[in-house]
Amino acid sequence: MTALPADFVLGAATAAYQIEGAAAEDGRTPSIWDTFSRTPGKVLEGHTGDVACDHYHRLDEDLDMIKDLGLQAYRFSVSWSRVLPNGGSRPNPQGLDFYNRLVDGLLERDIEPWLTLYHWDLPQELEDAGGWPNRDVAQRFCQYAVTVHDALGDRVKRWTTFNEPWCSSYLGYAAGVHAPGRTDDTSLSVPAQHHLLLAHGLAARELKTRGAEVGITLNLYAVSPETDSAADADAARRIDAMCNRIWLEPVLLGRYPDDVKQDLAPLSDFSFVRDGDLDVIKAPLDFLGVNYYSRHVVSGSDAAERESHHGEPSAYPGSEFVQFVHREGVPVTAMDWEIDAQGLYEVLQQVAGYTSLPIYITENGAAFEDKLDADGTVNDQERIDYFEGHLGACARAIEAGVPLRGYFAWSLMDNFEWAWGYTRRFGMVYVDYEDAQRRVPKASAHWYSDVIRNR
Ligand code: GBH
Repeated sequence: MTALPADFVLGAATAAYQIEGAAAEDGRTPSIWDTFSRTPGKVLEGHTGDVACDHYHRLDEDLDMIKDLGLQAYRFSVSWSRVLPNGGSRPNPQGLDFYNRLVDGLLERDIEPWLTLYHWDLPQELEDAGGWPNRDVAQRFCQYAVTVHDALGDRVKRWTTFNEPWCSSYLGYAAGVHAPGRTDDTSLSVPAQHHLLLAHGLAARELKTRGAEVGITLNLYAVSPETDSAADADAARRIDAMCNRIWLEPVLLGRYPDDVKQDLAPLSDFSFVRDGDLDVIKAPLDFLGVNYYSRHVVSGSDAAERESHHGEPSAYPGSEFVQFVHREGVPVTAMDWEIDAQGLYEVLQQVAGYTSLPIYITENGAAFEDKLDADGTVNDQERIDYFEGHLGACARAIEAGVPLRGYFAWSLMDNFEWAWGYTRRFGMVYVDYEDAQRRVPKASAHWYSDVIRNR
């Protein structure tokens, strides 16, 4: 593998609902993910984040583990409903105290905290008030951001407003596979997206005024057509539009792409966009976060086939007919996602075409069928290969001039994998849920420690 620059940041990431547990403790109230996971049929095997990795009660042990792994930086998210119970405006001292201890614990160990304000867990009350399709929620997010910054801004330099707003809007309000799981009116996913971006812009401005370094994390995909047919090219254009350009262009250029507006026209006339919104959304940033997992290979359909899919719940409203195909012989992860490190290189090139901002990979990783062996080790060679391939793509992108400055592995430890519950393991550290939440660093954790030490 080509060497990584000496100042390249290497860390790992987690998210509040996926690891904390303590769902009803110290004043925390339910978020949309508590409600969703407690709704039968929504999460595999009925799993919830009630206990998760019990990180809330194992903070010191986990901080020591992060230190032992040698991570330079740790990316975590804050639970809005822990800090502002019921989505209200009165800060909960016990909730803030947890994040104070987390941040202090990281700094004492010389690990840089990277804070994400929103990793999908909207307070349930704000969903009851209409959720992201309701414009007022953007303002509430901005107040929440300021509350967290008042408490932690003296010690946390790196702030990310949102993690993957695509999931919050299109998986939450169109496909319905993520909280709040609404499929009753898929047209709501489009204003949801806009208000998420508006919230980002409003908060980014407030945070920057207070001296924070601010970014947003987008989940981007490499997209390619299955064949060179016109229908497949159109499918690839549409999916690239929804996954990548509909986020990159408003955030970095202050506009929605015309072709996306056309694709979404049967659903939405974008009349929720008010004068000045796009200037707010194009807030000056300090970095862009990219989560990369895989490539989408897509194919189109003929007109009749298209009509028959129209209106089905889908994460791509207006493009329901697009088929996602697997290329033969390409290895997949336990999520059935194709492993494609070259796609990361392409995504980085695409982003660098829009901006010269520093880029960080804020998530990259894979689930495999990890087994705790009798000798107490987990030999996840596939995950090592995955990381090695993708870090190699990072090194090549840097050589080609992409301003990539760091990489966070997803994830520090196995955790609640959303709609898949605990059935999918993404961690570098194995969590033995059956045996008192024991943490066992996998072979990939040892490998990653070596990479950090030796580049
Ligand atoms: C990231 O999402 C998340 O930020 C992180 O929290 C998560 O644990 C990690 O990836 C691994 O998934 O199968 O129809 O239920 C990446 C984007 C979101 C893409 C969920 C796949 C699956 C929807 N992913 N989506 S479904």
